[in-house]
Formats: sequence, C-alpha cells, structure tokens
Amino acid sequence: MSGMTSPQPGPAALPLDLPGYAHVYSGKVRDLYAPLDPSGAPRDDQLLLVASDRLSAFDFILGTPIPDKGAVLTQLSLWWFEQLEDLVPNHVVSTEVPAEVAGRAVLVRRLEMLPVECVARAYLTGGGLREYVADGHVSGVRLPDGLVDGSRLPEPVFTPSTKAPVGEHDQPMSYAEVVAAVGERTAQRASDLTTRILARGNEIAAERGILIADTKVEFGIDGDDLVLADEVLTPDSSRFWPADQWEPGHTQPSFDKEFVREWLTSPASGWDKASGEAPPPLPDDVLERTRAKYVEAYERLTGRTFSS
Ligand code: Q0N
Repeated sequence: MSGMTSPQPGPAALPLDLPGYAHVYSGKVRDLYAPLDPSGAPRDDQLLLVASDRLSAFDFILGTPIPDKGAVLTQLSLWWFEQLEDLVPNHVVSTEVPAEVAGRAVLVRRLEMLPVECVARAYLTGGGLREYVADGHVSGVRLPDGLVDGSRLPEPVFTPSTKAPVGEHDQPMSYAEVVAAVGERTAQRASDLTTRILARGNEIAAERGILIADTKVEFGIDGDDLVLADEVLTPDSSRFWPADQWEPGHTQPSFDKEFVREWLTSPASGWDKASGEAPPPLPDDVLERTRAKYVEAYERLTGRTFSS
C-alpha cells in the first residue's frame, strides 16, 4: 500500500490573504504563513501556525467545517504547552496574531524539524494493534500476551513513523531507522520525551475522565535543544476516549468524531465510504454535537470556559 494516495491529496482550502504574511504550506487541517519583514521579505526565523475548522474523517477532509474547532484546538494546545513546560521547551513565540485568525493561530519559532512523526502509545489500537497481532511486538518492543483492542500498555511505547506528504499515509519506522535519520542522541531524547509527554498527558486527563490512547508530536531542533512544535495532545494529534466507556475488546468510541462517524456510516447519510466519493455535508445536529465535543474536551481538561 506504500505510496497509495488518498482521495483528496491537494490543499483542502485556498490560503488566506493575510496582510503582512506569505503563505508557505497547507496541511490537511493546519496552514503555515511566514511573517514579512519591513522590506516585504519573508522572515526566516518565525512562522504563523493557523488551525482551520476543517475535520478529517475516513481519510477525507469533510466539506463542512466545525465552527470554532481551530480555536478550541489552538487554545487546548497552548494550555498543554504550559502543563509540559518543565518537561520540554516549545516553539510558541506569541499569541498576538492578525484579527482574521484570532484565537486559532500562534506565532512560532521556525525550527529545523525532525523528519520523524514521534508517536507514543499508552493503549493498544489501530496500527499498533495490527503489529501486535502479527508478532507480539510494537515498534520492536515485546508486549505481554493476551492484549486486545483498547488494552492499556504496561507503559507508553515509542512507535515512530515517517512524515508522509499530504494525501499519503505515514509508515512505521524502526528505532534503527530513526537513529539513522537523526542520530543516536536525538533519537533517544525524542523517544524519551514523547513517552513522557503522553504519560504526563494521561496523568492529567485521567482526573478529567478522558483517556489518551496515543499521540503524535513533532520536534524541532534549536541549537542543542529539542523543542516541541506543532500542536500537542489535541484530538487531532491523539486518540481521546471517554474513560467511563473504556472497555477493552473492541474499538473504543472516539471522544470527538463519534457522531460524525456514526452518521456517515448510517443509511441516513446515503454515503458509501468504499465508493471513493466525497462524503456529503453534515446535518446541523451532527455539526453542533461535534462542536460541543471539542468544547467539552477543552473545558474538562483545562477547567476553563471556552469563549469564541
Ligand atoms: C512546521 N510544517 C510543515 C514538509 C512540511 N516551528 C516550526 N518550525 C518549522 N517548521 C514547522 C514548525 C511547526 N509547527 C513545518 N509543519 C510544521 C509540515 N511538513 C510536513 C512534511 O512535509
């Protein structure tokens, strides 16, 4: 399946016209802009990271944006950066951003990014479960016998993957491949930090009724330091599960996408995910209930009220 493309490989939306910024990159959900210096040239030391309201489901970017999703995830990520400050430095420079992207953008330090998606798993599901079923290991780590979909692992495991271009899927990397890409010392620090970020995240989230099954983080290098970049411990970068519904042995409901997945796979949507066709627009009630789940995750985790 390597190199197989998704139905929507290209940018999902036109870049914004932000005065004082030049568009540099669009991912599935986030866009990057470079601030322009007084001469009009793009600065090489900073980026504006803008979170959109786009939602991906079944490998499609849905045509219906979720109101406030970009702001909720940006505010959640900023809160996590603070909770993690004693563990790892982060790329945030300022939350003073253009009015058009208020609340959903951050000015960040431009770093030399590691060419590795740093993933850690605290519970077994998805690709990790498939590896375990095949030979009892995930990412080279032997796990106990008898684990099932949703089982909690004895401790978080580092399961790195490649950074695939938009439209392709990340592929698992062995630890040896990470070492070959970034060197032994950086690989060891990235592995250690990634598992500690997930462990800290779960200590905090468990008190608030949320389990974080796994997470993907990105690091950049600044001199001798590894710096946490991108977004951290959001529902887009992590699998959030409602703790009170956790029941190993089957696929766990997703904290945020449950209503979307349920509706898209129900006869009511008239959509067949095997058809290759784009999913239909979401009905208002599914949209509103999904927005409410993002806000609920933010409010439960942070103890703050979300205001748009
Ligand atoms: C960053 N991307 C693009 C290439 C593009 N702080 C940062 N400094 C430098 N770069 C980035 C950040 C952040 N955050 C660049 N995303 C984040 C995404 N990659 C994807 C793979 O292809």
